[in-house]
Amino acid sequence: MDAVGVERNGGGIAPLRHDWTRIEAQRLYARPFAELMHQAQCIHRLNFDPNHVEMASLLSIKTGGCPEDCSYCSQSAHYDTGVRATRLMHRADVIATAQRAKDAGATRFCMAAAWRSPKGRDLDQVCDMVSAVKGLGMETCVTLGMLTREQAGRLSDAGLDFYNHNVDSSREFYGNIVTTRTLQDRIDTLAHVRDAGLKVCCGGIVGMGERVEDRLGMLTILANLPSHPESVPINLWNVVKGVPVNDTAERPDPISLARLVATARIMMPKSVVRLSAGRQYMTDELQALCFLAGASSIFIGDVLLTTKNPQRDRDANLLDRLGITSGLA
Ligand code: SAM
Ligand code: DTB
Ligand code: SF4
Repeated sequence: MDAVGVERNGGGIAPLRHDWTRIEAQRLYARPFAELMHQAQCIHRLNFDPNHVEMASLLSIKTGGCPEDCSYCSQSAHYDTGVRATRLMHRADVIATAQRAKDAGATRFCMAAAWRSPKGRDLDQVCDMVSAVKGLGMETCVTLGMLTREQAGRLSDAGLDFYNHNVDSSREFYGNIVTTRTLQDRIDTLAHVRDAGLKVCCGGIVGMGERVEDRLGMLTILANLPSHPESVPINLWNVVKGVPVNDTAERPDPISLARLVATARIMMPKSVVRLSAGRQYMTDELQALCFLAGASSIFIGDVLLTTKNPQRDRDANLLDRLGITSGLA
């Protein structure tokens, strides 16, 4: 059972589960659509305001030149993607960007670096950035690659709220997309993050040519972590030219995406499911369906790290038509 204890569902009190099987996830996912959506909505409403969506903002504080070989990523040095490698941004520029994001309505600021893992001096600088962004009154999240226990502790001491580190896919599919770090490496980092008292943001990507079973395998890994991640980003692969994953990979059909979000909602009732990368390809109707299925967080801003995100006006218009409160300015 999670530290948060129990969750109420329609039938009373049920413990948060960490013993999901893939078959159970498949059964849920395959329920008649109306039943699946109803179940997800009931659980969502017990745990969240159904008319609110959280706004997060993303900044690439160190772009490109990454030694890892993640085959979906524009920032890997293994592939020729046209992304220019940069140095770590200056603190003042990061703070100014965070302030603009706050003014635009973001409540969480996520800083990402294209590293295998942070080096000592780099981590000092990121800790400084975290403290400064916290000082603006925003929630902070960083994603810097693999961490030791000691590094997680330093980030926690700097006042960090969330650490993002994704499992990316199922156990079976994982080896097709990354060879330079194992899934177990990632799970070890998540344990260090948790032990340091940080909140965990952990999800993955769909649309890289994996099967539905892989997507459900990914949810099963997440739901069976010792504690459910507080945030679960579901990324739809944003096409990048020059990487091994290519755009002949079939994009999940819209109904299957809504099913996946609903299944995540049911398996991890208290986790905030974020519709992350790939919203640029989604119609307004599909995003609305995903919000009904239990997604309640998005990234705002015209770019994510190196790829596109919907324009602010489009997001504002959609949320307005849905009567969703967000603070989007
Ligand atoms: N380098 C750090 C790491 O991998 O741990 C942090 C940054 S990395 C860009 C964060 C996550 O973004 C990846 O784990 C992956 O799930 C997601 N991601 C990367 N490229 C993507 C793409 N083209 N489309 C969708 N999601 C992507
Ligand atoms: C996550 O799961 N999605 C965000 C955040 N964590 C760091 C990153 C999405 C990256 C999309 C590809 C890009 O813009 O380069
Ligand atoms: Fe590097 Fe992260 Fe991209 Fe992998 S996903 S290549 S670790 S930036």
